[in-house]
Amino acid sequence: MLDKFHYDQFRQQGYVVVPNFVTDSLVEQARERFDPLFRGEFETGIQPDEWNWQHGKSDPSLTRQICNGWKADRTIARLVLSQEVGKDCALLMNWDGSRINQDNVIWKPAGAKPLGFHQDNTYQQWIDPPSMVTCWLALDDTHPDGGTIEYVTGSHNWPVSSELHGFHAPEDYHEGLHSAAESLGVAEYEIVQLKVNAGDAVFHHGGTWHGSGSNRTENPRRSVVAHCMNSESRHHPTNLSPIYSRYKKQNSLELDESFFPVLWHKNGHRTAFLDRD
Ligand SMILES: O=C(O)CCC(=O)C(=O)O
Repeated sequence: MLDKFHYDQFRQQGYVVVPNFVTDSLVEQARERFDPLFRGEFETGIQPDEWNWQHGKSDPSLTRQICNGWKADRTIARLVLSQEVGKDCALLMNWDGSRINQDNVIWKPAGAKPLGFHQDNTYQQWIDPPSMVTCWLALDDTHPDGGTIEYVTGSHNWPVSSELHGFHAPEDYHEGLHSAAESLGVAEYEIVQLKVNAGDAVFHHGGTWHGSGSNRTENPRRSVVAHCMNSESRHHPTNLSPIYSRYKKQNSLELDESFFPVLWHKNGHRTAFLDRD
């Protein structure tokens, strides 16, 4: 359960670590799902929305990513669609409720390359308001030389950049950050490389600059990420996402709960199918 310390840290830093958020047994179960998922063995029979690395086809030096693994795998769904994730996301943002925007399953094996620095809200122009909050769940202990997640403290107060820089394996993974800081005239900023344990959660604001470097250790760095939005969010009428606007109904801006379920609402609502066996 979050307390004043967590709210204060989130407000000041743009991120906050919540230790022991996931049980050891669920961490272990989730780790076991990575291999089948990236081999294209989907437990539910449904493909994820994005599948950026495929076993036997993709460059082994890249960090592997799947988006909306919850549609393909029940263990990933258990992690990212939990009531606790939704409630904490909503409370940290002072929203009445939250719903899933998308999840990420991220596998950075030994030697794998970086993910470029960005603000999540840059990618959210297809929803209104274009804003989200993230619960990043560590499935391995992380280290500064192991490609851990890095944050720029306080950068959630910077304006949201509209520039898109490379996300997968950019030459310089800090490039987007440096370019944004320069154009804003921010000369000094602190990049924090988080050291957390498997089972810990890190919540970050959609405006917080973050990314991760190469994994220079012998061990994998795996994480599962729940990106949540305000439960009252709508599709944007004209800005389209080639992937996620496919779920927009004709003549309506409503976000369909079948694809963007409500995880928690202060009025007690939670999308019904989430708790069916
Ligand atoms: O896990 C990482 O290295 C990056 C994750 C990320 O970009 C995110 O959670 O928004």
